[in-house]
Amino acid sequence: MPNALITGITGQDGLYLAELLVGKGYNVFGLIRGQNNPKTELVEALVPEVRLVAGDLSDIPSLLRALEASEADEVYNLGAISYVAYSWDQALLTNEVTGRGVLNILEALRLYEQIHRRSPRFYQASSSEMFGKVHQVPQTEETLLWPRSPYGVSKVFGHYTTINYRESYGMHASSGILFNHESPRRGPEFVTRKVSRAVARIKLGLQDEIVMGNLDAKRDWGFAGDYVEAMWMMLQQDEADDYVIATGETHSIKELLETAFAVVGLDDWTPYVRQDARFMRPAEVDLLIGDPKKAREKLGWKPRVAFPQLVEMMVENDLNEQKKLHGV
Ligand code: NDP
Ligand code: GDR
Repeated sequence: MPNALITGITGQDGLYLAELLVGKGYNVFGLIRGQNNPKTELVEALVPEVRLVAGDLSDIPSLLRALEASEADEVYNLGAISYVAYSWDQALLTNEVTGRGVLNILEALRLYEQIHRRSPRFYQASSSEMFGKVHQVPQTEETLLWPRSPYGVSKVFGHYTTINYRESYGMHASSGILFNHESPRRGPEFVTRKVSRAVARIKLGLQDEIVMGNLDAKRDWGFAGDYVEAMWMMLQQDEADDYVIATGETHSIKELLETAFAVVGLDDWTPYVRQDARFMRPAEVDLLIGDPKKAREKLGWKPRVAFPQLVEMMVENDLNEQKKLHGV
C-alpha cells in the first residue's frame, strides 16, 4: 500500500484528502504542528486511521523527520496561512509559511532523496488568488499571475518554486491552481461559511444581522470533496504538471447571500445584511472564473457539486449544528 504525507491535515482539504486516500487503501500520515494542537481531536475523530507526525513548515529538520517517519510515496503540501484578509496583518508570517514553507518542504525532499534514495511525488496547493487582478477571462494555466495580497504573492512564490524544482531536479512536482472550494468543514472566517452559519442562526432567532465586506466580488466556488480528487489524480500522472481546478462558473457575494437566505425561505436578504469597512480589503480580487479544460481532458476530472447544492449543503449543515449547540 502506498504511503502519503499530508501537511495541513487539520484544515478543510486535509480532512477530505485524508478520507479519500484512506478509502483508496493508503497509509496516511498527517503533519501536525504545535505542542498541543486543539484540532488533533478533530482529525482523530473524523479520520482515526491517520497517523500524526509532529512538524512545521518553517522547520526543515521536522519536515525531513516527517518524511522519514512516513516513508512517503506521495506528499501533499496543503499547509498554509490561508486566510487572505489576515495576510495583510501578518504579511511576514504568511510569507514564511505559505511561501517559504514550500521551499522548505522541497529542500527537505531533496535531502530525503539524497539520504534515502527515495523520490516521493509532490503536490503543491497553488491558488486562483495568484491571478488577482485578472489579465484574462476565464483564467487558465497560461494566464499572467498578478497577485493582490501578501497571501497571493506568497502562493506565486510557492508555485514558481515548485515548477523550478521540477525543471531543475526532475522532481515529480505538480501544482494544482485551485479556485475557491468550500464545504461544511470550511473555516468560519471565509465568506461562504460565514454566510451559511449566519443564515442558519438568523433563521433560528439566534442572530439579527450579518456584517459583510465587498458584495460585488465574484468567485468560482466548488465543493472541496470534488477538488481533493483532482489533487490525487495529478500525482497519478506519468508526468508532473500544473492544472487549473475550477467549475467554470462565477457568482457574486450578493448571489451567495440570495441563494443561502432562500434555502431557509427568506427571499429578501437585504434587511439582514449590513456592510462595514472593516471587512473591505486593501486590494480586492474582483472576478475569478477558471477554465478547467486541461484537467478535464488530461486527468478526466470534473466537478460534481454545483453552486446551489453547495450552498444548500452548507446551510443545512449549519442549521443542524446550531440546533444541536443551542437546543432549539
Ligand atoms: P485551511 O486554512 O483550512 O488549512 C490550513 C492548514 O495549514 C491547517 O491544517 C493548518 O494547521 C496548516 N498550517 C498553518 N500553518 C502551518 C505551519 N506553519 N506548518 C504546517 N502547517 C501549517 O486551508 P484549506 O484546507 O482550505 O486549504 C488547503 C491549502 O489549499 C492551503 O494551502 C490553501 O492556501 C490552499 N488553497 C485553498 C483553497 C480553498 O478554496 N480552500 C483554494 C486554493 C488554494 P493548524 O490547524 O495547526 O493551524
Ligand atoms: P478568498 O476567500 O479571499 O477568495 O480566499 P474569502 O471567502 O475570504 O473571500 C471571498 C470574497 O468574499 C468577499 N467578502 C468577504 N470575505 C470574508 N472572508 N468575509 C466577509 O465578511 C466578506 N465580505 C465580502 C471578499 O472580499 C472576497 O472577495 C479563499 C481562501 O481559501 C484562499 O486560501 C484560497 O487560495 C482562495 O480562496 C482561492
